[in-house]
Amino acid sequence: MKFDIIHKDSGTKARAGVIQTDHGTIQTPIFMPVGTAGTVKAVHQRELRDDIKAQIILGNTYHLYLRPGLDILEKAGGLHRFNGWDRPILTDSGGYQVYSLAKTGRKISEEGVKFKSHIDGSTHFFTPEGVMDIQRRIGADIIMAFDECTPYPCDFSYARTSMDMTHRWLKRCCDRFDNTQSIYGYQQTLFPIVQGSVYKDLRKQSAEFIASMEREGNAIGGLSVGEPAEDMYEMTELVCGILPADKPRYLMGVGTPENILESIALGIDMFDCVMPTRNARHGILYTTEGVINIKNEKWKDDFSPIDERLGGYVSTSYTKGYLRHLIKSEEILGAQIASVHNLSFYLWLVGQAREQIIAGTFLLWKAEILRKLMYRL
Ligand code: PRF
Repeated sequence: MKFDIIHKDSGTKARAGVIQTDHGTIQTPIFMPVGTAGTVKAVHQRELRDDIKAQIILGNTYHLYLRPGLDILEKAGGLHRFNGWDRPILTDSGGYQVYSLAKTGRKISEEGVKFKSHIDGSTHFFTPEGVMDIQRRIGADIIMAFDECTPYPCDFSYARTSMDMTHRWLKRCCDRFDNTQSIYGYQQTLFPIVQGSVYKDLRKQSAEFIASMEREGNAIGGLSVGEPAEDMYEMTELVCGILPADKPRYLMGVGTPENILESIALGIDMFDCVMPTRNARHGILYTTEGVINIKNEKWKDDFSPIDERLGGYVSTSYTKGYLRHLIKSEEILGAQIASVHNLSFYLWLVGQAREQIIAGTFLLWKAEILRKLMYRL
């Protein structure tokens, strides 16, 4: 993997860059649609590529390991071959899903995490080494270290103990990763994850430790878990000041359009979040004019396109009134249209951010678009 910064914003810490992987390039800042189980819910790969203009998608170790399982994925030739997405993929390590999904009967120890499948209740054990081996077999271009994402709120002593363990796990991840090889012939790279909850001294320690590992990119975890937005920005700013400036920074699980723009201004390059797809299925739409709840009565006879300014087939061809009908009727096509639309908006947003950074107008543009996004139409 290679990362080049092509422009730095003068008014903020924002940067525009290019990541090169063996499955193609990624222009940063970038939003990565979440494809938990090897599919971005309700969206075809062709729509991801041609309409949404996604450059990289996410997969989840936890889900893919449980179903379809690694034997199937390896037999297929890796996740890219299995799902027909030939561009970059990033897999999260399970160091989050294990906590959010497999709550009952979960046991964390120095060795790893014992958990029960949310699908059939069967017992499994994830270790840092095991999770590296699993992500080798899934075959994503960027793979994540195995961490513990602390909940919010979290007392200082738990946050410190957990962070120290995440650091020891990181060493084990690096050892295993560096002593194994890609199965499918293209390069993979490992991103470590900063933890430390909302405590400045822990975040500082963690960022310094993660920076000292000198990997090709770095991630910030443990945020956007219920803490006030100001805390998230404060931690992000502090950590960005410590992580190396010449490597991509990935803020995990973030967030709203506003969170994304503010974090770009703090020096973040990569984002992922279920928000655009999950909200789409519930009729919450992001548009260049503001946020819409398409289930509201007022849209029933509005035959204007979902969002003319966004361009793109789905956003300009289907009307608000029709989409309202589909979502109200729980028709599958409603989820499809709304998901493609919201992801198109998110990719448009980060694409615009990039253009504005390059043009030197990022700060002005950010204020203007954020004013629009405050509207609940
Ligand atoms: N760790 C991992 N994945 C994550 C997170 C984390 O802390 C978060 C936190 N917002 C989202 N996804 N491994």
